[in-house]
Amino acid sequence: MAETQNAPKPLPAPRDQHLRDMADCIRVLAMDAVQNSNSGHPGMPMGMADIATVLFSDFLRLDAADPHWPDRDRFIISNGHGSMILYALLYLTGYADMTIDDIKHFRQVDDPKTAGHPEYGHAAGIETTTGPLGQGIANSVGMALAERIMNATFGDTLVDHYTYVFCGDGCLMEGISHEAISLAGHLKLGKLMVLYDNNSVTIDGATSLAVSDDQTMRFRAAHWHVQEIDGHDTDAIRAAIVAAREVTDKPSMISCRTVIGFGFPTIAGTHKAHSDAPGEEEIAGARKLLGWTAPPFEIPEPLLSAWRRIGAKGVDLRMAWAARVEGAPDALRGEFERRIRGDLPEGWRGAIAAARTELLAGGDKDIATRRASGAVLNHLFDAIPELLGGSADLTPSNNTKATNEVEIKPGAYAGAYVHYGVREHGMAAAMNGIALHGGLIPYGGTFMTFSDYCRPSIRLAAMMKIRTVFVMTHDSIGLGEDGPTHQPIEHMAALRAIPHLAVFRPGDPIETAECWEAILDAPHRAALIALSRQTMPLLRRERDNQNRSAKGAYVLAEAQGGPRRLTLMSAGSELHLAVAARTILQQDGIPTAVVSMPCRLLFEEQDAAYKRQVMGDTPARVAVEAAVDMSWDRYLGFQGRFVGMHGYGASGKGADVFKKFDITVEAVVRAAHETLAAS
Ligand SMILES: Cc1ncc(C[n+]2csc(CCOP(=O)(O)OP(=O)(O)O)c2C)c(N)n1
Ligand SMILES: [Mg+2]
Repeated sequence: MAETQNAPKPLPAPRDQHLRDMADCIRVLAMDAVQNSNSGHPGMPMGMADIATVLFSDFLRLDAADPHWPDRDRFIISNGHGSMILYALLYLTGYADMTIDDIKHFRQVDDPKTAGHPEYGHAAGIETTTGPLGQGIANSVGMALAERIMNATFGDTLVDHYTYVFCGDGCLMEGISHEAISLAGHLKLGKLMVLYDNNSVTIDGATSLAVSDDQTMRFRAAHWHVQEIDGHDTDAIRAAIVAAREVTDKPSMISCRTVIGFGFPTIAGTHKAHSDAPGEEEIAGARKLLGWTAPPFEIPEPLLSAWRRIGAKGVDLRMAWAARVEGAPDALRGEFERRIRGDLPEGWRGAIAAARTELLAGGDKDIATRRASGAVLNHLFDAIPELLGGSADLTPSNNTKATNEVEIKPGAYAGAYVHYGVREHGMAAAMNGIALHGGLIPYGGTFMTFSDYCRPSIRLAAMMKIRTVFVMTHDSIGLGEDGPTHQPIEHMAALRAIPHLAVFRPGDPIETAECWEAILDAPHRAALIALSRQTMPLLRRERDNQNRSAKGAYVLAEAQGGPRRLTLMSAGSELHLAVAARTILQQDGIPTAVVSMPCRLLFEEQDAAYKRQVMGDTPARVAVEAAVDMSWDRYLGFQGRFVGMHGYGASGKGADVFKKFDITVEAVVRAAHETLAAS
C-alpha cells in the first residue's frame, strides 16, 4: 500500500521509556505552541528535549518555588530561538510565573513571558535574554566566573553551583563564541558546561553549506574538556554530565549529536524543522510516532506530577543552604545578603566625596577624565568591594584598575580585576553575565571607537536593565596620533540612540566623579562612561558635594548682565571651549549661559520646567562636541548652530586635529554670532 511505503521510519527505541515520555512533554508543548501561534521554532526543543530531561531530572539544582535562590544552578539557552524548550521546562517544573495560558500565548504581544526569544525580567527562571546567537554562551562565561569569584569570597557553603548552557551550530559560528570559549578555557572555569546541539542543520540547510570546523578540536584547543555523545541516548547524556562534572579545572563541552525536530514524521533532521508552524498533518504524524494521545496543552497526570517533583526536588538543597546562610557569622551573612540584593554598602557616597576633594586639590593642573576616573575608582573600590574591574587589554590606557584591585588568575578567583584580553565583545557579554549572576558590579574598559565591537552586548544590557558599566576612553579626535580608525565620530550619537542606556560624557574631573555616582546609584540601568585621553581644565570648583550631573544637564554658568540671549551647550572634553567662548561673548555684552549635558538620557527624564530652565527661552543656541551633531539637533532647532565633526578625523597631535576640524573657541564664538543673527 502506498500509505505504508510512505510511512515514516519509527523513532529509535528509547533507553528509558519514562524519560522518553518526559521528554515528549517538552516536544508536544513546543510543537503545539508553535502551531497554535503560527510562529516559532519547534526544531531545537524537540531535538534537545532528551538532554534537557536528563539535566533537569538528575543534575540541575533548582527549586521552582524559589526561582531566585542565589545558589541555584544557572541554565541558559544560548540558541534562544528554541525558547519554547525553556518555557516548557518552567511550566512543567512548576514555576508559578509560567502557566499553560502563557504557553498558549506564545509569541503574543499581550504576554511577554513567552516572547519569541527568552526575555530576562519577564518571567522568573529566564536567566538572561538570548536570541542574538552567541550571546548566551558568552553570558554564561561571565556567570560561571562570577560564581567562582563569589565562591572565593563567601566559601563553598554559600556559593557553589554550576552554569549549564545549551547552544547550537549558530552560536558556535558566531565570532563572539570564539572569545567566550577562549576566555573560559583560559580561566579554567570548571563549573561551566556547554551542551552543544550538534544537529548539522541551520536555517539555510545543512551546516556543510557554510562551516567545516571540527568543533570538538576547537574547544580542545581552548583547553576545554570535550565529549561526544548521542544526544538522544539518556544513559550517554547522564554519563557525560557526570564525567564533565568530575573535571574541575576545565570547562566542559558535550557535543550531542541530535536530530532537529525529533519526532516529526517528514521534516525531522532537515532545516524545515528549524522554524515555523509544521502544519496539522505533521503534528498528527508526530503524535503518532511519539505515541502521544493527549490533546494540545494537556500533559497527562502521571507525567506532569513527575515533572513537578523535579521542580520541587531542590527544596531540601535550598533549605540546607538557607540553614548554612543562617548559621554563617553575622558579618559574612550580612555582606552576602546585601550584595545579592544589589544594595551598595552604607557610606559609599563618602568615597565620591573623598574623590571630589582629591580632584579639587588638583586645582589648576589640567587632567584627562580617564585619569580622573581612575582616581574615583581608587576611592570607590575601597568602599564597594563588589566592583569587578577589567579591560580588554587596555588597562593602562583605560585607567580601569584600582590600586587595591587584585587580579583574577586562572584557578585563583580571589580578586576583583579581570584581564579580558583583546576580546571586547566577549568582555561585554561576560560582564552582562556577571551582572545577571548577582553579587558583583562589573565594569570594563576599551577604546570608545571599539564600542562598536561591544555594541550587541551593550544593547542587551540596556534592554535587560542590568548594572553593567562600559568604560570607554579615548572618546574623540582628541586622542590624536592614532588617527581616524581610533577616533570615535558617530559613536556618541549611536550609543545615545540605544534606549535605556545611560551614556555619560563628563566634562571635567568633578563631573567624572558625579557621573560615577549616578551610574552606581541605578541598580537597574546599564551605563557607559566616555572619557578623554587628553587633559582638560577643572571647571567645577564648588565644594557643596551636590551632584549636578545627576540631572543629566545643568547650567554650568548662567548669563550675566541681563536676560539670557544665548545658550552654549556641550558635553565632555569640549565643555571648556564653551566656557572660554562664553567669557568672550560676555565681554562683547551678550548675556550667555553654558549648559553642560553629561547625560542626555537623564536630562530627558527631568520635568518640563527643569528642562526649560536649563535650556532657556532664547532660540540662539550653539552645541559643541567633537562628534556628529545627531544627538544635539533636537536642542538646536533651525536657528541653532553646531560646532563638531562632519566626517572622519585625522592623525596628528590632538590639539592640531581640533584646529584642523575647526573645533575651537573662535569657532564657537563665530557660531554664536551666526545663531544670534538667525534668531
Ligand atoms: C546573531 C544572529 N544572527 C542571526 C540570527 C537568526 N537565526 C536564528 S536561528 C539561526 C540558525 C541557527 O542555527 P542553529 O544554531 O544550528 O539552530 P537550529 O537550526 O539547529 O535550531 C539564525 C541564523 C540570530 N538569531 N542571531
Ligand atoms: Mg543546528
